[in-house]
Amino acid sequence: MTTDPNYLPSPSEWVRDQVAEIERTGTTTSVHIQNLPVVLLTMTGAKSGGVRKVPLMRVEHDGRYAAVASQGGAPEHPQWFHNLVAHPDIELQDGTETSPVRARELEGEEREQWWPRCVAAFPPYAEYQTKTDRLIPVFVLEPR
Ligand code: F42
Repeated sequence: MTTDPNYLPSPSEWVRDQVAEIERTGTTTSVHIQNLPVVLLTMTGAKSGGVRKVPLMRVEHDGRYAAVASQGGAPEHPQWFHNLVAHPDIELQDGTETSPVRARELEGEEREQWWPRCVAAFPPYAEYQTKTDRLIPVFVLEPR
């Protein structure tokens, strides 16, 4: 909740505004990127220990979700990548539903299975991968 005294809003204005809109309306369906749906992850900062809220594209398959650390194809991982590694137990909001999940970074064959699902949900991920030397990290978010 934004009322949480430990909440640290994103320094990025458009992201902060999207999080505020989700919280004002109570649902992630109130915001979109390129007309496609998003989910909201609430996590603990690796260094600050504060509450971080990160909207991501909605990638769902058989009740599990993926978190794609694309950062628009930037050369560095987004900072939330480090938060998920340090504190994998997070909250996932999809629509009005919030649930506790555990994030696990995918490797090898499992990542290969998920990547086409990610691109199907948000086609620009494929272009982002061509812009960066890093292999874009993909986490699966599983119920806990
Ligand atoms: N980003 C993606 O990577 N993938 C997506 O699918 C995606 C979709 C999306 C949809 C809607 C939307 O509004 C935003 C979307 N974004 C997507 C952007 C995403 O929400 C993040 O803003 C973006 O990935 C950048 O993440 P970031 O964690 O690098 O954010 C920066 C701007 C930021 O907030 N930095 C903070 C700061 O104060 O500078 C620090 C954040 C942080 O978590 N710090 C940690 C801490 O302890 O608090 C330390 C982390 C460490 O280094 O250990």
